[in-house]
Amino acid sequence: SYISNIILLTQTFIWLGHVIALSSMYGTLESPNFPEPYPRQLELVWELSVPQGFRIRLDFSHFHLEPSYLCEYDRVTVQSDSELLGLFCGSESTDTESVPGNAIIKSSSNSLRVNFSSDFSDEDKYSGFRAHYTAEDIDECSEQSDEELVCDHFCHNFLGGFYCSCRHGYQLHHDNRTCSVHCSGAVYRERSGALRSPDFPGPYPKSSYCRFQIQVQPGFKVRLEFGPHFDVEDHPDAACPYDYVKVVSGSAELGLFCGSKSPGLIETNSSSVTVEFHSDDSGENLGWSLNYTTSGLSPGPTKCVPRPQTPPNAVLTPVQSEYSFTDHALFTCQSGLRSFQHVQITCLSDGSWSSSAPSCQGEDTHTEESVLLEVMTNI
Ligand SMILES: [Ca+2]
Ligand SMILES: [Ca+2]
Ligand SMILES: [Ca+2]
Repeated sequence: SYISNIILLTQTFIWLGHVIALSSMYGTLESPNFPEPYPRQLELVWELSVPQGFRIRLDFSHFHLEPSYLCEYDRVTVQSDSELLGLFCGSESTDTESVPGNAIIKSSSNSLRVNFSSDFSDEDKYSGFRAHYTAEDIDECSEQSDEELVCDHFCHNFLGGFYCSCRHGYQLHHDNRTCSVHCSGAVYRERSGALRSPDFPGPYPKSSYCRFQIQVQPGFKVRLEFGPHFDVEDHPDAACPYDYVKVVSGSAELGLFCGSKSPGLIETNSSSVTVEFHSDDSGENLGWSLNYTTSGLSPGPTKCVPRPQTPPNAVLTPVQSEYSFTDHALFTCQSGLRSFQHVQITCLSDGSWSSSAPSCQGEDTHTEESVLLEVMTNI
């Protein structure tokens, strides 16, 4: 009749496309009029959301809908993001349809969408459903995927989140996930030495940048020799996009190195060499080591000729057959019976000495004893 059509239209208007948003940590969902039969021709949506760091756990304590093939007539669907987690109808599971039973449905994100629809007929015998949801903490530490580690070293789960920490000697990087080391600032001034990636021969730290400077005296040149064990993350098609070792001599870049082949020997022709090492936030590679040595640029470092003459009452150290640029000569003068005076001179780049050898003569008359004796005699 006309009147009943009006009522039907009104009911349809009320329920069609109605959305209920729930954002508390737990709650209950019921079909309209529960436990009385649900209305016909309705389309009702529950949008459940909980804070980030939580998921939604949903279970049904009662379920009784009109059965139909593939739930064509009346149905409940559960979706998380775009994934369909459940399609339910009837009052018992069959080969083609299912009821929720005791199943616990978990959302993949912090939101879940439950959709209930009924068709135009046959509602009177069915009491509908009641479901319950609760927010559940995501244990990010134990649920991490193998592809990407949540934390580089240690992971700590808490309600609604997690945090990472690092082993002693490492710092948590700005990404709050990887553990890096500070390895810049060292200046190597000795004429030979060794450099290596942090933790070598173990895997080097992630998200790190090391800058090693070798600065020997002008007049020498540095020669680098990388050890045979070289393992720096590379890429088959691009030049060291992830991790790299970079050797810079003065203003010339001598190479960007990665992969598993050692760069071997590198002659720099410079007294100042910088070795940079960069690692990205992933991978387990073992790193590198190198020894450096220096040799004089031809014709070699300037020599200071003649050798310094040792004055009387003095001892010279070290005694060498020749002295070259930057070498030191130390004179120890005996200036009293128990007191000594030290004078150090340096061989300069032009072959001269920074000052002349000291004179240690004539001072042995001013011993403490003789001064004391003079004072006593005057009394
Ligand atoms: Ca129906
Ligand atoms: Ca958590
Ligand atoms: Ca890497």
